[in-house]
Amino acid sequence: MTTLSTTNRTQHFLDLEDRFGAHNYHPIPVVLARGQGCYLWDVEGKQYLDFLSAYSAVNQGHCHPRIIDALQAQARRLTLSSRAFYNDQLGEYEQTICNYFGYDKVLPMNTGVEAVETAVKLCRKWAYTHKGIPENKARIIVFDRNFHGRTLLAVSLSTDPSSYTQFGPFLPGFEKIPFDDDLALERAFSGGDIAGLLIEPIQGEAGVILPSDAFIRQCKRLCDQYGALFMADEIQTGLCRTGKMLACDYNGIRPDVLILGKALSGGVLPVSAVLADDEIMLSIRPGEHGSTFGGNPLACRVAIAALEVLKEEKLDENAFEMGNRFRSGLEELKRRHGRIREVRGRGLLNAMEMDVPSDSPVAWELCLKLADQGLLAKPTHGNIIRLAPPLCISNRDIDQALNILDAVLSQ
Ligand code: IF1
Repeated sequence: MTTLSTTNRTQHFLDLEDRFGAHNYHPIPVVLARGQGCYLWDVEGKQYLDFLSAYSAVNQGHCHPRIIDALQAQARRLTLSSRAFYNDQLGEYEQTICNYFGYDKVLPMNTGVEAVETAVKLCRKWAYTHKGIPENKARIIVFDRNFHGRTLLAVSLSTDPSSYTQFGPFLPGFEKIPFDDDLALERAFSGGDIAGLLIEPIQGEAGVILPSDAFIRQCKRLCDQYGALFMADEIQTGLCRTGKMLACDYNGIRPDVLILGKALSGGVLPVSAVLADDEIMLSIRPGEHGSTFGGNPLACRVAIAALEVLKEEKLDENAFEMGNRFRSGLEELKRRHGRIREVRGRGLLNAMEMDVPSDSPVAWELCLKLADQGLLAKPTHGNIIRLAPPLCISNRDIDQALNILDAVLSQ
């Protein structure tokens, strides 16, 4: 299964996970023990450049000192109060994140998929209380090849058989249409009872698929025309990943409902959020939604620090510049090696599609060789390799990554 030379020490950890953990993942056989900035070290002490960033959760870099300081200081004072009481951190966090993104209110949750779930509940509630859609009739538009997480809601939205097969019955009330298809979009809206539309401004798991600017704008325009909510899942694309604070900033769109997760904690804790204005957010009332850990004081301090780091270190600008440098390097590799079908992405959310069938093991084998040479990346959909380093990466490390890719593609 592996072409990496695994020593006894590494093998020990692979065996432990294999023996006692559910087999719901197929990891690259590297056992990580430490991280700093855009570097990771395994249990052998071997150093790697991280080109996954824990699926964009560590945009600020691993173990960012400011975020870890915030974590440690708050962990000694109070970690969890539950929402049965007020705590002295939540209000300041709510104010900070609302001002940061320009919304009236925030609803704090933990994992990304919980925030998606929250947005969908909010959208339905708003549709019944404000839009007058008859109860249980609300429909929400979603797109083919979407990825919004792993719960039964997210799986009900999915068009990927490996996500939904044998997990049914599924949740009704969703209209699945092709990404980037104006006609299908018009048709879905004109069917009536559309409460909202849920979109990834760039589809991550599908292989970093960018819709046309015109299509995203049309989504927003039709939402406005039909009085439906434009809900952006920016869990992976947001927080500077694509070279702007939000991927929607490229289209000049302010989502009605903004969904954030992952890097909202800099990869320290599960911290997610849904942002919206009063008319929408206040349609959920006390007792109608929540979570034991959502809005906990530890998460609040960590998220404030994580947001400050993004701005103070201008990680949007760095992602933009390093992304351009990286993609032009990849285009150069494509010209010289001929095994790359396409290079695409925005900022530091990039993908390299190999010129092989999607069921070919080539991308997986390439990732094993890259790991051997000190670069960590993971394939998606067989022939696509996602390349997404922490946003603090420098020129030197971008060039180093390109050298490693060059060497491995030459083999
Ligand atoms: C896994 C991919 C990334 C997401 C969007 C919601 C969620 C995600 C747009 C749910 C999560 C993850 C989960 C991770 C793999 C991963 C992923 F490969 F599937 F596509 F990031 F690239 N919306 N994405 O991308 O957030 O509940 O996980 O916090 O192992 O399943 P979550």
